[in-house]
Amino acid sequence: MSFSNEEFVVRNDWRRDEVLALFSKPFNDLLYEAQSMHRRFFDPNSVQLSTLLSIKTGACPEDCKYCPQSARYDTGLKKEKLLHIDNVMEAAKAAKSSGATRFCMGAAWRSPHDRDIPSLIQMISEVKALGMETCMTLGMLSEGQAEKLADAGLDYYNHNLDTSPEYYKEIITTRTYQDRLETLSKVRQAGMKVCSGGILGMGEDQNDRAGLLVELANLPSHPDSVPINMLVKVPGTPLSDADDFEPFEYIRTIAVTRLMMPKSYVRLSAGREQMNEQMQALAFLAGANSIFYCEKLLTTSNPKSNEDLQLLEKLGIRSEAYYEEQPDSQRESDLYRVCAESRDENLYYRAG
Ligand code: SAM
Ligand code: DTB
Ligand code: SF4
Repeated sequence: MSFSNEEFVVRNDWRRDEVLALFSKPFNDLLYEAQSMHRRFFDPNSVQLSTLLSIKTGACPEDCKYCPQSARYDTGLKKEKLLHIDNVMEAAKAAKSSGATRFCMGAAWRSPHDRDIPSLIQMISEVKALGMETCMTLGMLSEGQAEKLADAGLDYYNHNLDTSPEYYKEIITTRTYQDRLETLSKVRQAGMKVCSGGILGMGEDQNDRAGLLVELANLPSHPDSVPINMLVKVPGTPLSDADDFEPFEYIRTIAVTRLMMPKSYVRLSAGREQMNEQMQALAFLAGANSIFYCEKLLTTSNPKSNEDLQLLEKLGIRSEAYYEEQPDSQRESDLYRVCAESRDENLYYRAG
């Protein structure tokens, strides 16, 4: 039976065995189904570009085994207090002129202090005034804090479930899975869009990856954005020696995410620098339609903007919001103008 897009009802009742069955499909069948689903709800040739900035770096009290910013591991990271608004705006303007449409600000906190909220509100309103979407990831939120951020106009809040409920305790002991679910619920209640995903390659098995996706897809509403990170192995962290993650399993996970959460943005996230162009192209074919763009993630590096723009150009993929903003007659020429400008070294956002 076929349904029109209006009639299509997303599912929030996924079982793990069904998800494992998706993972087990022949690769070509899985990619065909994921790409077909992707085309029902999205332009397959467009991608959303988000740029990250670490607004408060290192010295985090949590023990997330993957994270270079935990105070418990010696990663040689230089810690920094909450950035001044001028530094944030300089980075946001550079991201915008490179072609990013969303600016994501991350802080190495367990949760924000109430005393920091006025500075965060100023960052949200000034970045929005540039005409960019805003996203923050600040750790756990209280109800009052979620409301204040939402009232300031914060569009997205990122808070990842990271892995399955049962594998989670191997990775983090200082806060629970339930804590994370409660923060996601507060974010949704406050009216912000939810960005939540996980990390692959932390020693979990396929059953854990299926478990993560079941948790995300069975939330009362699907996250609007689902970042699928591949572990960046940072020396000094307990996961620095993790085995390399199998590239086809990464692509399969993207495809299964697309099938389970057909209307959500699926982001090809951290770890992209370790992926070749062909692997990234397969991830787009599997239904990824968002990337972190510009040369730094929070503390680690990301592919160079000109390389990303060249790859998108080779694949005929456009930046989504920019494309939609333009009148028909200008679309083609303006896209190439943005690419050309961004290839100018002076316009790159170079953090750190
Ligand atoms: N402290 C806040 C929190 O944990 O919610 C916000 C910042 S935290 C760095 C944001 C996310 O980055 C984590 O939830 C994790 O999924 C991801 N992340 C951190 N280190 C990573 C790494 N080495 N490789 C891949 N993803 C990583
Ligand atoms: C997400 O899922 N990945 C981003 C963003 N949300 C905040 C962070 C990736 C961090 C990679 C390690 C680093 O650069 O510190
Ligand atoms: Fe802290 Fe977030 Fe890193 Fe965990 S992931 S150690 S909470 S900065």
